Amino acid sequence: MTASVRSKLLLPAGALPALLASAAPAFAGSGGFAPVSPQSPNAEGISRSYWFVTIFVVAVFVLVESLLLAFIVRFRRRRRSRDADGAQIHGSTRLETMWTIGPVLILVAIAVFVLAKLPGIRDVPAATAGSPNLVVKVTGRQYYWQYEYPNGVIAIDELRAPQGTTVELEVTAPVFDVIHSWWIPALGGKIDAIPGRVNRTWFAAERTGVFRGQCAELCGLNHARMLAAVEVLPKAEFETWLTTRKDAQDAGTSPLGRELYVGGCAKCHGLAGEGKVAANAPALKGSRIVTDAKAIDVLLRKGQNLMPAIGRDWSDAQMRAMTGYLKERFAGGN
Ligand SMILES: [Cu+2]
Repeated sequence: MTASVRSKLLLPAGALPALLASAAPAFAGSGGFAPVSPQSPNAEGISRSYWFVTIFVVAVFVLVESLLLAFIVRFRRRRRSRDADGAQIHGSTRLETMWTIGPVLILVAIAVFVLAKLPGIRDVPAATAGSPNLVVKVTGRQYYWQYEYPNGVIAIDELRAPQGTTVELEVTAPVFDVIHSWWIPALGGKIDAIPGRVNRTWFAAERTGVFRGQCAELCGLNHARMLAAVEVLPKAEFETWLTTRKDAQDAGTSPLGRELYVGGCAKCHGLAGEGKVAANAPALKGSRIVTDAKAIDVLLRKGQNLMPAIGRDWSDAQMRAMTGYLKERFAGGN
């Protein structure tokens, strides 16, 4: 072996331990190769399909790479001269049949498995008299998620849902907005929020807790800040929350104003209204406009320069919540 060949072999040999060392963390849970642990039947179907396909992926990889290494060693040049041909072999019917039928069987197995799982992933389970589905309208907007419950309650970015109930999501975006994508990995696959069109997806959370996700379609400057979360509560607790929130919303005391601020305004103007978080947005702290509900209404509905018309289609309740919050929070520069 010449010195140059030896030094060329040294690099892959050195890289191997590093590769092996990184394999374990790469496989470990969230952020690795594995999907997050599923918490809803549809996410379970996706996860199982993933692992089923992975079995074949790993088997084929190991087979091909071991044969490659074996052939490199077994058929190396040895003392043959550089221009001497290797043995000319062709026409092994048995081998050719095997490598044709093998992949066909693998693809058929994957197709059958995935097609069998698909209805359980995609189709919203039918509601029964005893347990009706909860239908929530999910609207993707630059750069927040808006949820509307059947009783009119509006919430931003964080969706609350009852444990064990099928939650049917009608996912959309306003016609003047752009495409977003709803995705909470533990609760199912992603689904596009397309302007003017309603896509349906669902989940039925198996346990309580907070499950996080993020807009999965590049939607503009603040796409990375377009986070989403689903907080799953015990059923009774959820029902209480929904009615209490409805009463608060009607009375103008719900946290909707704060949620709109955090989800809508803060992503440019800052959580403390300090400004310049994105798009060179001005500070709101101490700004004169925060006390002028009428001017805010016009600004939010029409936009100005880089400021988008974030409240173009907001209901009066939303606008009141927003103007009220801005005034309370930022008037007087405190
Ligand atoms: Cu988005």
